[in-house]
This record gives sequence, C-alpha cells and structure tokens, in this order.
Amino acid sequence: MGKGKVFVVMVGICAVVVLSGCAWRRAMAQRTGAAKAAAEAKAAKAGVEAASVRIVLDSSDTQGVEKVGEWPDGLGGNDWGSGCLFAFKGKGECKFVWRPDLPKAGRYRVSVWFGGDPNSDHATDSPFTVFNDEGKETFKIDQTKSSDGWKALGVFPFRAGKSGYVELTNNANGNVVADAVQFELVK
Ligand SMILES: [Ca+2]
Repeated sequence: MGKGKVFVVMVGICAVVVLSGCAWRRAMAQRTGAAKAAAEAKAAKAGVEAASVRIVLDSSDTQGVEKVGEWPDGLGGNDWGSGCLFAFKGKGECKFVWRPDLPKAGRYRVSVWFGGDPNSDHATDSPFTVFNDEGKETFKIDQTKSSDGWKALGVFPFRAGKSGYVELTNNANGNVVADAVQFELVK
C-alpha cells in the first residue's frame, strides 16, 4: 500500500468515526430532549395536581369546624353556603376554628369570606389567627363590610393533616362573623 492510499484510508476512517460520533450525539440529544419533555410534562401534571388542592370550610359544615361558646345564626346577605354564624362582642370566650385535613405539606394561601353588616354592629378588628407550621399570626379584620369575595390573609406553611387551623374569637370591638375559610396549595 502506497503512502497516498494509506492517507486516503486514514481519512476515510476518521470520517466514519466523526460521522458516527455526530449520529451518536444527535441520538443522545434526541433522547435527552425526550427525557426533558417527559420530565416537564410530569412537572406540569404535578403543578396541576398541586393547584387543585383547595379546601373550603364553611360555618354550616359538620366536619372541620369547632365552636366554643355561643354562635347564633347570622345573615350577612352574601354569605358562603347557607348563612353564617356570629358571636357577640366579648373577651375571647367565644372561639370558632376552621381546621382542614390537608392532604400534603406545603405553602397554602389562606382566605376568608364573610357577608355584609346589615345591623351595623360588626367589629372593625375581628381577630383571625392563622396557626401554621412556623407559628401563628393574627389579622384584625374589618367586618363592617363584606369581604367582597375571598379576602387573602397570606400564604403560610402547613404540615399535612390537621395541625394547622384558623381561629376567630370574639375579643373585638363589635360582633364577629364566622363564615368560610379557604386553603389553597400554592406550591
Ligand atoms: Ca356560611
């Protein structure tokens, strides 16, 4: 074999190696792309599932709510579900608790819903306390007008199960209204 032929053969071998290398990389890229797309689809599905965790507990529910003291029936006008309950202004002897059974740990947006104040006797500082995985936080809510839909208190970390809850007491400057509380998983 002459030098020229050896050179041609060598070039040919190199070309085959380079071309097959390209094909291999292309195949790997396609495989990686497919894996990435599958991972993204899975994440998107998980996101949809996560977003679908939404629990609403209402004053008329028989499970997930707890009452201490007197909570007569009230009517705000645009209550969630059927009517609402209220407690007369006091010193905290009346308590209402919304305690969800959360399917998974995570950060949940907590929102409250209540109707209007037809008798003009509601508190401007109804204390709603969110007991969450990092402690508790109290929000003094003006109930002299409707929440006008879901009024968000914030996003809080919760464990799965029933350890987290929202509590309203009648330690306020007027009557306090217990209607509905919503827990939405945000991530
Ligand atoms: Ca209600």
